[in-house]
Amino acid sequence: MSRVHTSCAYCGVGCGITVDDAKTLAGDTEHPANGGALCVKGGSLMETLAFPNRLLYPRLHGQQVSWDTALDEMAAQFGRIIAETGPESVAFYVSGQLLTEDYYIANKLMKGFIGAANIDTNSRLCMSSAVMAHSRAFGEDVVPGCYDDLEITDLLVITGANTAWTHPVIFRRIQQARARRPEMKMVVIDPRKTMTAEQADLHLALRPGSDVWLFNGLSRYLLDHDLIDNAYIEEHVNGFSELHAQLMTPDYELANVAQKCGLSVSELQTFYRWFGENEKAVTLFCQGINQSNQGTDKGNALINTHLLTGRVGKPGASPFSMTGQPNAMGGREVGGLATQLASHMTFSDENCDRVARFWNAPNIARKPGLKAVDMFEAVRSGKIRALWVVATNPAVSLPDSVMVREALAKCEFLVVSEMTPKTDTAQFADLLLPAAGWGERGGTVTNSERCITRQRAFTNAPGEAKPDWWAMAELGKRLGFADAFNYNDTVDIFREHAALSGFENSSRQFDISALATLTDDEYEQFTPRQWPLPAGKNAASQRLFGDGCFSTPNGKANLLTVVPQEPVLKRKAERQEGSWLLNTGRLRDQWHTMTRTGHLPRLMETEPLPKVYVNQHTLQASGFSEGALIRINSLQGSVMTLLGRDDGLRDGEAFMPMHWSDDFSSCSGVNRLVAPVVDAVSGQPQFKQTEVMAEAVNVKWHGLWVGQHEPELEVSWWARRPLDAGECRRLTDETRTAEQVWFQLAQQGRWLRLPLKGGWLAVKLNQGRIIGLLLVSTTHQQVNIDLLAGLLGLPMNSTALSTTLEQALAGDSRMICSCFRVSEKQIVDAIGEQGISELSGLQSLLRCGTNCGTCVVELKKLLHKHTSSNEA
Ligand SMILES: Nc1nc2c(c(=O)[nH]1)N[C@H]1C(S)=C(S)[C@@H](COP(=O)(O)OP(=O)(O)OC[C@H]3O[C@@H](n4cnc5c(=O)[nH]c(N)nc54)[C@H](O)[C@@H]3O)O[C@H]1N2
Ligand SMILES: Nc1nc2c(c(=O)[nH]1)N[C@H]1C(S)=C(S)[C@@H](COP(=O)(O)OP(=O)(O)OC[C@H]3O[C@@H](n4cnc5c(=O)[nH]c(N)nc54)[C@H](O)[C@@H]3O)O[C@H]1N2
Ligand code: SF4
Ligand SMILES: [Mo]
Repeated sequence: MSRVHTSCAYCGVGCGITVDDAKTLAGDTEHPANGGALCVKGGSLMETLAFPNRLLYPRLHGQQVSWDTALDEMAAQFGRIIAETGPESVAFYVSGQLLTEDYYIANKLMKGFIGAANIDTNSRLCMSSAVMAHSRAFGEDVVPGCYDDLEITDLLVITGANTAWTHPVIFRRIQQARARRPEMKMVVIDPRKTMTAEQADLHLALRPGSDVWLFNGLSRYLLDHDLIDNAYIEEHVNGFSELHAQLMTPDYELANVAQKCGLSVSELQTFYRWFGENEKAVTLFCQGINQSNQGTDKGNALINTHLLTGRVGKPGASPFSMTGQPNAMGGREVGGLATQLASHMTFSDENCDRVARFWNAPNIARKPGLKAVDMFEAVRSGKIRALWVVATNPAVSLPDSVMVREALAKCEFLVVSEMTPKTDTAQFADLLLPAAGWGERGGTVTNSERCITRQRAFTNAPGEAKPDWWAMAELGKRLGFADAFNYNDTVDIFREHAALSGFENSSRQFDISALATLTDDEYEQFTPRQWPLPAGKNAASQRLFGDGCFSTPNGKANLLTVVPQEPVLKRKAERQEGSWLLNTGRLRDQWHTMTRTGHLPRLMETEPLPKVYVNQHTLQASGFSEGALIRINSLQGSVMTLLGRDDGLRDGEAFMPMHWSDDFSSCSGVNRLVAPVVDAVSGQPQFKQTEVMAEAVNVKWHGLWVGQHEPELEVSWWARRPLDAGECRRLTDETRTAEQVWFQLAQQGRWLRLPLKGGWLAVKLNQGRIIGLLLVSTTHQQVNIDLLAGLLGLPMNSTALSTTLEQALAGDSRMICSCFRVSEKQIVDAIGEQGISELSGLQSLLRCGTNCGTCVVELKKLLHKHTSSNEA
């Protein structure tokens, strides 16, 4: 048997994975992040490798070409445009899903050789506020804590993060620690009662955007109650008197803070008291903090509370920023953001000279480049004429996708490196380059706790797909910089990256120069290790800054006086009557724009359709019914989506997942609504707050398609999901009646129509076998899709058809456990028919909730609901 140790392609937890014989995947029991555990996304990585549409060859204007032709053309276009209008008229937009080696080459090529800093990354949308908050407070973008802190702390504060869904293996570690030490408390701060919040000892459903009030209020409370560490502040912290002066005003008295946050004085006081009492406190934060018009300030307001109490980089006591993507951290190390130069260095003359010397770079960039949102605006206005997009899908993930798509369409020469030609962004490409993906290419990634792990290939890339670093180096050579981009393999790049981190470095924590001398073999055998690892060191300390010495000029950390601001809501005039405040984020089983997870039936089952959620009260006030198709409008654009109910939301607030793209639904991508409002310091978009108005859609009929292929039917709205044997689609039309639709179908031939109550069923046949079923009715019906799909491929038999149809129309059941495919109906039946009344009973009977554990809360809810109603 051959075993390969690698790491997960998804979130910033950075779980280790083993793959045996290129077939069997398991959690790596030796990896410090997960010790063998995996969540449902990581656990299905092998299945996701079977992409339905893999990009296999370079395509220039839609035609297959050789790599040579593709790269020559690319160099010619980039070269021409640079010669005509300068280096600032070209740009790279890259991704936290690249490996460190890819990232390093992209950064070196743009900033050292092309000679501008117009390289930015989707980490701008993700981590840039945390980067800036760390830099402002500590003098460097460093996460001081580690995962063990989340287990040994006495108070874990989770703010702006739905960790149970987004970092499931870390959440599992937290829950196991709480089970071992029930005295450990968990506070969750989130306007939504998420799956994470459900499990907290205290949930603060604060008014969206009011975090600076909340944390400044905490700092004030610590001052009032003499809960600060005066000696630590004296020795290790700048800016105390300014902060003190700012906070000792009536604004930050408890009652006012509570009112600003929309919380009661008593719940706020409980949190503040706990924070004051517990020496060991960790504040974990993610996108509810970062994706804001003042994400950097929010980060600093929360770091202030840790500096005031001396709780930075100590066991169980630290602020802790979770990274989103698997290698967002590696990108930050390399300097892949337009606002950093390289290797944790900014654009000072000294740094620019140093990096130019190290790279032997003729054209070192001397000032920051454009941040993501500005970069796409520059593409739209024609200032940037050639753009290379690598491993990200900006047409879906950037705010204001209407504008972004316009920019992509206008771009004079757009290159997209992808694994699939089906992404919304790839549709606009002049040149498409096929990328080798997870399992097919090797390199390194760094997770949220600064742990570097090797990602290793265990299979060959299909067709002519190549690793991204190779294509980047080839472009570098063709632009005339052959010597600087002459690498045989990723190990050469890694050694250079490690050497740069230690080059003339006397002040930066990011130093891995001990790894600059790794042999090829040592790189191959590399086991997970945290940084820093300066020359001569073999192991890093788990935590940083615990001694109170920071990376600032005087070695002290900075407290920041940050002033609360309201979210910026783009609207015509005043707030419109009946508008909703729209929040966006993630679902448990989907990854971003669904290119890697949307084709797996198992991962689509829990949330098969695009939905916007509001609570019962808001639903009633809106006058729409649950499940209705509605249109949502903002100043930016509009989307169509189904309406769902989630009573964990506050009144007047809505939540919509970020995942849907035009590949999965005709018009449900939420970023068509989100305005390009950004944080003034970091440039990170405010994805979490948008004012929207909902509007009824007058559909003429409700359709459901289950077929081996797409239906050939033009409709005004559809959403699809994959099935093992084809696809399932919800569709509807605002203009044409059901009869007009039938007329169109009838003309195509080979359709059989059967009448049904309130509608009809059209059966599509091919050589006497059923290849598709279209159910059309005046009201939407719950249908068991699996039963209908079971008919596909069978010979037409009207008795079998009507029996199955009858059963299918008896209803559908929601999937609760994705790992073992256990539906709500199976669980309710087990409770009702087999008399199961405890979680352990469900777990041993159905196995649900025994793998990743993220559905346990739902299982408990169902037990509660159905056992208590039995007794009543
Ligand atoms: N399943 C899954 N997991 C993922 C990903 C994925 O696509 N799918 N993506 C990965 C990536 S790249 C990232 S960045 C992470 C993101 O991980 P998270 O940040 O945990 O996820 P989100 O759902 O974006 O948002 C977090 C929470 O912020 C809350 N929030 C909104 N506004 C506010 C506010 O004003 N204040 C506070 N305190 N909270 C607010 C939202 O209600 C939401 O519950 O997830 C990673 N993990
Ligand atoms: N409304 C709203 N929008 C958001 C967010 C939100 O919370 N709300 N969150 C934001 C955040 S935090 C993030 S991180 C972004 C994520 O947004 P994106 O980065 O746009 O999302 P992905 O779907 O992960 O795109 C990655 C693409 O890279 C391709 N790919 C995978 N592996 C490789 C490879 O090795 N090489 C190449 N060349 N391609 C590869 C995949 O097929 C996929 O199309 O979305 C942001 N947008
Ligand atoms: S928790 Fe994150 S890194 Fe671990 S298996 Fe799940 S998606 Fe992968
Ligand atoms: Mo992210």
